[in-house]
Amino acid sequence: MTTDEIRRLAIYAKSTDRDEGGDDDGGSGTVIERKTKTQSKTKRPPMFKVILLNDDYTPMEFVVELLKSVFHKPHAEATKIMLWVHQNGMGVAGVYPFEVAETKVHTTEELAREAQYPLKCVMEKE
Ligand code: TYC
Repeated sequence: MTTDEIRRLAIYAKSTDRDEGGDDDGGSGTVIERKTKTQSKTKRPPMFKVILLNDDYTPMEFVVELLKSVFHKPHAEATKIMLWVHQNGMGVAGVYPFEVAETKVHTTEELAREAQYPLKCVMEKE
């Protein structure tokens, strides 16, 4: 084998080699940035609004107490939310991850049902 043949073989071998430098530079020495963003490990869970619906029968005071006990709202904020729902037909009681929102909807409707009020609420993805 001639020196020239050996040189050509070496060039061929390098061109077909995988880049093992661990830097994704194709062996060229030039670092190319990845186009796709790597997924953040601290992805936040999707959030869900719990929306209270107005009706003509549930007492205002019952709704305020419910906003305080189930949604942990201070009295003044609970009163504001209740009045908003009363005047606008619906309103956000709180925003939570799926299972927390689901439990709040269930608890709210169960407490209302036990007290024989027709209060309803729904969940909506933010
Ligand atoms: N509209 C009710 C009333 O006049 C009060 C009410 C407020 C009911 C909010 C439901 O989600 C509600 N007694």
